[in-house]
Amino acid sequence: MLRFNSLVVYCLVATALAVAAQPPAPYGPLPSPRQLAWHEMEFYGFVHFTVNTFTDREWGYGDESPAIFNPTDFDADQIARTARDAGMRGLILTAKHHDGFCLWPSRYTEHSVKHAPWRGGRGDVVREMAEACRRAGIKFGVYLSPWDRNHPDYGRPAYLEYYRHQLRELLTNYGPLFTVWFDGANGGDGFYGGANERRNIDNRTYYDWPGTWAIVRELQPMASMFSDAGPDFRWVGNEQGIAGETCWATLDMTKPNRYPGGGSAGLNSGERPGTQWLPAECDVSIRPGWFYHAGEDEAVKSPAQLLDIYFKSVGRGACLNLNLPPDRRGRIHENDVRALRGFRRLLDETFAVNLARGARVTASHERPGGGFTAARAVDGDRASYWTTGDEVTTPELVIDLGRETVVSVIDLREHLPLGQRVEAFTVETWRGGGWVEFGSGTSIGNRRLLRGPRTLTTRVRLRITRAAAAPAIAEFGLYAEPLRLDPPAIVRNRQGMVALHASTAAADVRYTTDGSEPTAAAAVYAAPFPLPRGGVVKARVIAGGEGGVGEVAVRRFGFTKGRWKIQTSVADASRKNPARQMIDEAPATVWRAAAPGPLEVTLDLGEAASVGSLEYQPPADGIGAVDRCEVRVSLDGRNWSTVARGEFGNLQANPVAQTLTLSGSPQARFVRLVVLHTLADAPAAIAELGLAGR
Ligand code: FUL
Repeated sequence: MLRFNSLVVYCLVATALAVAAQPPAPYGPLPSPRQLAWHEMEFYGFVHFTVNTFTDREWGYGDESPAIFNPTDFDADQIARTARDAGMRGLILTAKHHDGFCLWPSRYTEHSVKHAPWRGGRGDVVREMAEACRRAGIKFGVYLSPWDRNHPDYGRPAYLEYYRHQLRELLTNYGPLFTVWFDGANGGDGFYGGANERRNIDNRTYYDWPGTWAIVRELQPMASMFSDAGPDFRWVGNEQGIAGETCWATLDMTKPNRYPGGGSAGLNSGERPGTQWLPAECDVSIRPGWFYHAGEDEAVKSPAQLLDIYFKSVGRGACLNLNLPPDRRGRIHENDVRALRGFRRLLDETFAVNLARGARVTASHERPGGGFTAARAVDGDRASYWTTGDEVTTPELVIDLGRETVVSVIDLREHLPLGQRVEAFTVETWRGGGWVEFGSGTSIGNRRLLRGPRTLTTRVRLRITRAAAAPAIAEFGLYAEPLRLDPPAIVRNRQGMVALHASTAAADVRYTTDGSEPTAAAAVYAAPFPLPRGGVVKARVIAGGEGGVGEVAVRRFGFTKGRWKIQTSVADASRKNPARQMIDEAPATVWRAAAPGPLEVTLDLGEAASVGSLEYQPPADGIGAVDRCEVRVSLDGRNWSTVARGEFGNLQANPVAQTLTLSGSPQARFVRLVVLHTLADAPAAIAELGLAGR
């Protein structure tokens, strides 16, 4: 009898425990194991490298000779190690960009490294990069551009067969791939085997995406696929690397634009509740362009800028894909390496100590039966989580730090296998005897970082204020960013005077105009200074004694525009927008032509100068961006010679400043930009024009 009773008790207790310790039911669309593996990558990189590196362009036309692909010192290990040392967990190589040139010796085309002088035509960039990534302990992936401006059959069914053959080569010959990246761009015109014509395709149907994706699933089941709309992860809708403040990991796939190349609507913030788990990837280049251009050596993003991007991408639940373009040697340029080292240092300093680890933690609710206690949110293990009973959707959790501690970064993660559950939350710190809001947010997902002021507190409270189901919080971390001396802002006004603005008046700003690093011996900034012929200004804050040395700010200026005159061959759209807005040092003010079609903009510099390049800044919305133009120069305003022709690629997605080199750096008093074509034939738009010496 006794034995029977204890058995009953045992069974009852065991059943009760088993029932109570059940995890909550999942909510909404859920990630696949493949997507969960991708989420764990968090930060990885792109390597944009091809003939464009040697032609100084962003989009090759497709007629480039393989003979120009000749890196002088290609070093895949240097590239892979640079990425790994920056904290990246993988690299994605442009095996083929829109120009169609293949970085591997494909059996299906002659337009490849086979016919390049590099490694005597026996080289294979894909293989070298794949092996270097493995040596560096990071993952490898490929970008295979669907748009191919070289292939004669592009636009016809035969091209799809070719494309899939290439895909199979990449999927079978280079080991495991963590991703296959399908770009959605198609600008229409191209070489196409000599046809030199415009070929527009229907992005939705032409590539038979389901059939193409099936090949990847068959040959590399764990590779996550990118396109504007999945199938595994989506574009974030811009090429600045910035996710929406609200960024759901889900998307409504019933919307009509949900196909590769279907446009950016809805992608930045995602959609709730959505029909599919389709998290965002933030892609951005460390330089303005995706390919290497020597003219952008001084425009590499600074460590502080990279950290800001990290907070706005990884810190909003997305993955960050940061592009590192190899230079003509085939190496990551020293300036980029330096910026990445600085960035890694900032990351390490920020996330070195999780103040929440080991702290006392209590919650308003815990799921009965154990296993999901508040302590699970601070155990540093993203597989375990704190959750509550099913009926509780607005619980609170308090971390008691035990003593006054500086906190400036909050780090949250949801337990993704249960879906995205939290819809709003607030974080507060205990100050002066009460709770004070530190910050708040909506979506959490894989990770949510809140960056706030350095706050001295003893306790931090997380309040879930809205959730679709009982929240499942995998991590709640607290960090303190060290005090830093921010780089000064370098600005030039319309009269051409350069000013340096530091965020602190308590330390000196030191600067140089000869390209050298500003040290404690460099000039102290006292007042705005002229820079009539332009040049590179480098500046940093240097505090005496223990105060430290700040990050260097760099800006390259062209000629001063103060005395220029400007004329256009057509009126402006609003009649209120004088042409001077093109030379007012304010890219936010945009001059727009009244009507579509070619036009001329003539600059009178007031005196002759040797002009090495023209810089064109498109409008931030890309509408009316000039994608084909010519530059003519004259000494007398009557006799003109054409000194440059340009085609600018990718302006819709990445409307950054474009530079045209003028052949022979001619002497000119008059410089004329001849606009030949604009994106979608819209009326031309010019945010800023600049000229520089050689
Ligand atoms: C874009 C392309 O057109 C750019 O050239 C670049 O490759 C970027 C990552 O994707 O859509």
